[in-house]
Order: sequence, then C-alpha cells, then structure tokens
Amino acid sequence: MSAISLHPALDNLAIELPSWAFGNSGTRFKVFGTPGTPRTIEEKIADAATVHRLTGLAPSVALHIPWDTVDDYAALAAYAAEQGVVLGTINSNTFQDDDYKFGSLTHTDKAVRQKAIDHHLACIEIMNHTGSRDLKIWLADGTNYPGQGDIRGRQDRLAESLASIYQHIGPDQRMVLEYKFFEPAMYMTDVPDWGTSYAQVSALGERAMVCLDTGHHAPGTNIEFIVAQLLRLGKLGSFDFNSRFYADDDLIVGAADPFQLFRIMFEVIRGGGLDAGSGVALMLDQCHNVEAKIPGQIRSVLNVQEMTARALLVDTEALAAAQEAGDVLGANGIFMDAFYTDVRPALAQWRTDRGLPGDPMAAFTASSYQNTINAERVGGTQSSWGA
Ligand code: PSV
Ligand code: MN
Repeated sequence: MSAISLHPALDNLAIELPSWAFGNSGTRFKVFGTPGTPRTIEEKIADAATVHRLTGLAPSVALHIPWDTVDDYAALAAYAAEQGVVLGTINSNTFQDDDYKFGSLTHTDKAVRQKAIDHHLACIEIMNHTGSRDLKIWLADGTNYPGQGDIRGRQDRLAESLASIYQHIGPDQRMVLEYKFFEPAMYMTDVPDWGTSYAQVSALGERAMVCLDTGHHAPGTNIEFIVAQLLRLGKLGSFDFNSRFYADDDLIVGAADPFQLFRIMFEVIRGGGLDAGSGVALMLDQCHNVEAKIPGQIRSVLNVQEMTARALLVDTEALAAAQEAGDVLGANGIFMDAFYTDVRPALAQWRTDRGLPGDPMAAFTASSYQNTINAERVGGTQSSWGA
C-alpha cells in the first residue's frame, strides 16, 4: 500500500490523442519512416486504443481533415467504438493548399475565403456523423513582412469568416480557436495570442472558445496565468499539450518542464477545469520524430496524470491561509511540497486497482503489439503529418 492517497478527482482525467501522433513526422530536413506506422486512420485509431487500454487515460482520438478523410464517418465512429475509444475533436486544415498562400479565412480574395469557410462547413458535417463536439481551427494565416498585409483588414475579414462558420455550429457543438505567435508566418500571425483568440470568439457566442497550445508562446510566457484568466472568463475550451525547448517543438508534454505542467494543472484544477463536465478538453498535439510513437503517447498521458496527481496534492487550505497571512515562503513551500511528492508508486496502485498494468510502458514492451503491427503493416503508404 502506498502512503500517499491520491485525490478522487484524478478519476476525471481524460486526455484526447491526436491521430497524427501515430504517423511519421519530422522536420524540413528529414522525415524518418518507422516499421508499423499506420497507413490508414483505422490503424491510427487501433494504436490510440492501445494507449487507452494500457493507461485508462485516453478515451478519444482527434482527427485532422483532410489527413483522416474517409467515405463513411459513421462507420469510422463505429470502428472506434469497437476498439474502445470515441472520435473527438475535428481539426480543420487550411494550410496545405496553394490557394491559401496568402491566407485562408483572412484572404483578400472572397473566393478563397469562401473556400476556407466551406472546408469548415464540411468539417461540421463530419462532426454530425462522428458525434464530435469540437471543431478546432488553427490558421496558418499571417504575413512575413511589415506592410505586406493590412493587419486591421485581416482581423475584420477573420471576424466575418468565423461568424459564417459559427452559424453552422450545432447546439451541442463548439468551435475552438487556437492561437500561435509565429510560424509559418514570421512577422505576424492573424491569431497570435490568447487575447486575439478571446476577442474573436467572444464576438461569436458562448459555443466559441479559446484553444491553448502550450507550444505556441514566446519563451518565458507565464502560461498558467493565461489558463487562470481564460477559466475565469469561462472561455478555455481546450488544450493542445506538448513541450518545447525552442520553437513549436511538439515534444512529449512534461518532458521539457514538468514543473510548468504541474503549475498549469494546478490552475486547471483551481478554475474547475478538472471537474466532471467542465468542458475543458485536454488534448495532446505532438509529433514523435525520433522516438517510438505508441510508447511516446503512453509516456505523454502518464506525464499529464503524474503532474495532475501532484497538483491535486496541494494543501489548498493551508496555501490560502499562508497567502492571506503574507507568508511568502510558507506559501511557496506548500506549493513545492506537492510538486516534489513522488506519486509514482501511488499511481501504479491506482492502475492495478482498476485492472490496468501497474507499469504501462513495460506492459507495452512486453506485449506483442509492436511486433504484430510491424509484420502486418507492410506495403501501402505510411501516414505522415501532412498526408
Ligand atoms: C499548429 O502548429 C498546430 O499546433 C495546430 O494545432 C495544427 O492543427 C497542428 O499543429 C498540427 O500538428
Ligand atoms: Mn496545436
């Protein structure tokens, strides 16, 4: 028996996996192929379901359209259900078509804007078949040089395009707008920060929310502050979790800075984001360029669980008392005590209590899954980020 008792709210944790994490990915220098890489969305779903079976943490899979296009989405949803997962967020894609070189929803040409709007309406139609709640919009729109575009005009066109899409969002559906301060546009992007996303979604209505990708901030940004503020405003729709050292690295969440992940999860909990039915979707947005993909996803969800378990250990009453008393070091000490607590034995127990393997990483290695897919997935075209 472990001496640490985990908070019951830990059972509310559910992390959505990105379909593209199971495909090959890389940099502009090289994309490495790996044995067993899925060729189809069904194979990506099977891999995601394996992560869920071993961890109990990842009940849904996000799709990217057109990367995961199929003829029959209801059949795909049924296939996912057979595998033990559901289809989650639908990610639109207006960044890989020549027409979008100078923008999509912000383009000066009405025909290009309409094409991008129509793509989102097609995504909503897919959501109607998959039962997905969220349409996630990330735009590559932006400019590379001062003077290249009219910053204000682009914001106005963005507002108009988003409003055209939002009209079609069903009563049980939501739109989440992701921000990113650079890349692929290098001078300015049209949705660079949480404030712009917040301003744009607030103008639409209550089913439009902000998506916070942890890799999309300048170095040194206090991300937990943004989390606290968006929760306070009722506008934090979802996370794209990942780690960064330098740019938008899309590395395993919690790998670069576990303390930052702890601080973020503390604010999520503080703001009610872990409460049952909170509406805050915790997703991964990662790519595994050199490490094995399925264990990469297992490690990722375990990292989120571990930092959430630690954040739930903060003695909030003692913390509030220390804060009110102006006890700076006492308050910081209470916070750090929770962060430094090793919850791994307690989490192993949590898993075995639920019929899961105590060590999911070891269980995956011991299983025949990787060897089986290496042998079976021969021929065809391996999936990639971007295809
Ligand atoms: C953009 O960098 C982004 O974070 C968006 O969420 C995209 O949909 C995703 O990456 C694709 O990997
Ligand atoms: Mn993202």
